[in-house]
Amino acid sequence: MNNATFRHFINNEFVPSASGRQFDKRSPLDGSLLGTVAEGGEEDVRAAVQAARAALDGPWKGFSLAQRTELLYAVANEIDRRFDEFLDAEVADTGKPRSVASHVDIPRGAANFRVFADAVKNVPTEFFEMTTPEGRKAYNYSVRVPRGVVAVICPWNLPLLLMTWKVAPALACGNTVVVKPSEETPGTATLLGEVMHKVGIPAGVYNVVHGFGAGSAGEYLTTHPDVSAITFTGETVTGVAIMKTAAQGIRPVSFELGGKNPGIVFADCDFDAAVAGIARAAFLNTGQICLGTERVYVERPIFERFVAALKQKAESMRTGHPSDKSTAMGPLISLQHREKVLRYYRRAVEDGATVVCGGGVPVMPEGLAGGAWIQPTIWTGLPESSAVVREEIFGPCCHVRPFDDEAEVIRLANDTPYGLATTIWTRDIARSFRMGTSINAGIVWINSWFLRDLRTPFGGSKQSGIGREGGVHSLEFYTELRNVCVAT
Ligand code: NAD
Ligand code: 6OD
Repeated sequence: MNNATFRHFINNEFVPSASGRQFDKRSPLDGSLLGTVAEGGEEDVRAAVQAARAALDGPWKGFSLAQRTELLYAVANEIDRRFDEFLDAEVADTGKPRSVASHVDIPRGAANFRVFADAVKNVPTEFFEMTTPEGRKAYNYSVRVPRGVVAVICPWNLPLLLMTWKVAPALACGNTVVVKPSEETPGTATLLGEVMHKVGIPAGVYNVVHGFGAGSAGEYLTTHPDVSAITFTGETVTGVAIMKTAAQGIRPVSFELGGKNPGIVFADCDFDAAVAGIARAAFLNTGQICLGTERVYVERPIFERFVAALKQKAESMRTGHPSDKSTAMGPLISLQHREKVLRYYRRAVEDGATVVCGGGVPVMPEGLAGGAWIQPTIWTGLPESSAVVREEIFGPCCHVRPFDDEAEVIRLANDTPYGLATTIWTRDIARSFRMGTSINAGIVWINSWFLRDLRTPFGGSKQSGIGREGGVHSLEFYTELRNVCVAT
């Protein structure tokens, strides 16, 4: 992947920016140059949307549902066949351990295409018979039609997984897409262009424009009048900006946004499973998972023991090169993001935290010293009002606090502007059911975390998002219902 050039993918061709502008992509491992990326401007976005619109009204329209789903299966098979190339690209862009990308990111890229190919085949149709005032029969039936050109705007933490989670249902439903990958992770979206071309997806159905957000490709895409719908995954504050632009033209949005997710551990839990589950939720992907846990509440009788065990887990996680089999944690995505996370590490100390472990930057071997490395960190003793407990950090860290009863922990867990996910650990079945409906979040995991059945609704409450995607729920966003009334 060294010195690769990432170009836009428009109309099944790799093209440079019309302006000739490009930017550098650097490795999070050591800051070395990975390649240059075409920087999309207004003209590139216009070309991509035009290609998508032409495909929508042209060749793609002629594909039957069966033909579309067959193609989606072919995309999945091709991702499987080129698994190692996708793995290399994802690992190069993000620095994440190969063991993580090969179990989480790349298999989900393929699975997303299969799941949505299946989901669209099983959509029931409404049918109502009525009588006209003159006594004739009339029949109403509803059809689902594609929205049109869908803008897909993606973050950098799980690039292929999150992009295909949107592209697959969009194409399954007969839309065309223009993808704006994160400026930090151009690799797998570009590679997917080759796959689309190879399996015979018509030109213009899948397009990629690289670039930045405000004042760049992202903004030009969300403001383009020929974009019919916008699906976005990223920070809540970016969601606010996009929602304003989507308002012009009354375009529907699907938003998967930030979180400050609570983890709740009751004294009756399977202790070892809970420690392992919370460690995974706090530190997997170097804490850069929107569903991750940065607030942990532990029932008082096991609090001290739990904190000690979690500390042991954090300290046993090796930070290192992605190819090293013993590596459990990679770097953060960039030095800029590390600076943001370190600001919270310093703030925790200012706000009176006890630093149980970590709190800074690890000493790395010489070749890796320039990377965005960071220590997994655990705090106790912070007030709930601290920014460290209230704001999304998106790093490998958590604050752990004791609680005394169910009512108290429900209040603490829900005291947040976010509502994405929760992980709860208990052996009490009745309590699991009670907690499942008491926590105000889109996803509640009991004795598990990030356990995904792709047919289930996924999304956030409050400021964590708008809408639900997954299985047939995705069809609500990627299609529009049209009622046809036939009078006899
Ligand atoms: P981000 O919001 O900074 O960027 C996401 C994408 O939006 C990028 O492609 C970026 O270039 C683009 N963008 C930025 N400003 C834009 C604008 N004004 N108009 C159009 N596009 C714009 O997010 P990030 O830093 O890439 O990702 C981390 C964030 O994503 C975290 O907050 C995390 O919680 C969230 N996230 C949420 C979910 C979820 O499912 N809820 C999943 C993954 C990540
Ligand atoms: O598993 C998924 O489908 C999904 N959207 C995960 C989001 C993870 C956030 O970082």
